[in-house]
Amino acid sequence: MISPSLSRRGFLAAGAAAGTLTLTGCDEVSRPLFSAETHPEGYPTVEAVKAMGRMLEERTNGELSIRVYAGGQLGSENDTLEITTFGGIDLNRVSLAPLNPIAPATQVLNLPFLFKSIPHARRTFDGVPGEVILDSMMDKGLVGLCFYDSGARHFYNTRGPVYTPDDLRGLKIRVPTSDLYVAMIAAAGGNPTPIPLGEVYQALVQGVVDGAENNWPSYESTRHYEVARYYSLSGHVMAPEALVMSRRRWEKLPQSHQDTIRQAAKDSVPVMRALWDKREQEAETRLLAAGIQVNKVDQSAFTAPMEPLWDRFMNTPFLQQLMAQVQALGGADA
Ligand code: GTR
Repeated sequence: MISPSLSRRGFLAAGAAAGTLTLTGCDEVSRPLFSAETHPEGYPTVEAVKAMGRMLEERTNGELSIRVYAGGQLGSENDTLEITTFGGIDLNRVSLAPLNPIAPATQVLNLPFLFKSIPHARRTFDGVPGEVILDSMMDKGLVGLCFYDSGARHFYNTRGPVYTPDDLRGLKIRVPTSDLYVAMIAAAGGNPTPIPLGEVYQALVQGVVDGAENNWPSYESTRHYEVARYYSLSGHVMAPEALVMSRRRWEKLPQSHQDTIRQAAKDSVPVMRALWDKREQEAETRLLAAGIQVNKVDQSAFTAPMEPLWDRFMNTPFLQQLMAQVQALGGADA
């Protein structure tokens, strides 16, 4: 049953996936796993899922494989996630924001200024909190397979450098569809405007929004830097990307295939990490050469208004405990 909230594009995508099935006549065990992806070919997440696909083919003598639909071909992350939960798409690589309303435990990793460093974030994704959060998706129709790196998100806009919340006042800032992001940008001084990623470039050109926030590679791959030339290093979020699978397709596979998929997803994490580190560096170099204006924000001016969101969103003992576990992994990384 397709939800009425699904956009026409998402609906067509689901139809297309189903159509492919009919055309190929493949069954639910052996046809390729269709994987949705918002980023273009060559982006580290795309290449990591393809690497996972090659591992699956090798390890199952071709019984399992992956076909990645990159560049948002199947629709926005919100739409494709919904389709994934009812089985119309098998795999989906998304950021955590669209998972926030589906699996509330994912919100922990999206909390502003939660991580002290990238090693702290990586210990969390690879450790017990990461596992608990991935497992929490099961009763929402999704099998959480692994987390991929996504660096740190920074503000960018068309108007000028941002140092303190006063500089964001009056600016319309695009956010992913998540209540936590909306609250975060409001607390940081801006006017949050939820828009799917694929529509943001046009919104920036037309002045529908004045800015957005994202990591270096996304700021580059979306070409938002062509319009929004001021990149202000806030590092307010260090949440990962997630690779999830439709539970409906999962349950049609034998246990041995399920185990192979879990292992291949895990094995694709270091592949992605190496690609990510390289891409982050290259994106920064290219963007600086392209003449964007970069500045450091006054971080304490943002942590103070944003930190009350921790208590507001960690509103159950389970979430509070999870948050405490993540903080405990901060260790020596000051
Ligand atoms: C990127 C992420 C995408 C997408 C995007 C966004 O960092 O890789 O999956 O979620 O952010 O802001 O919509």
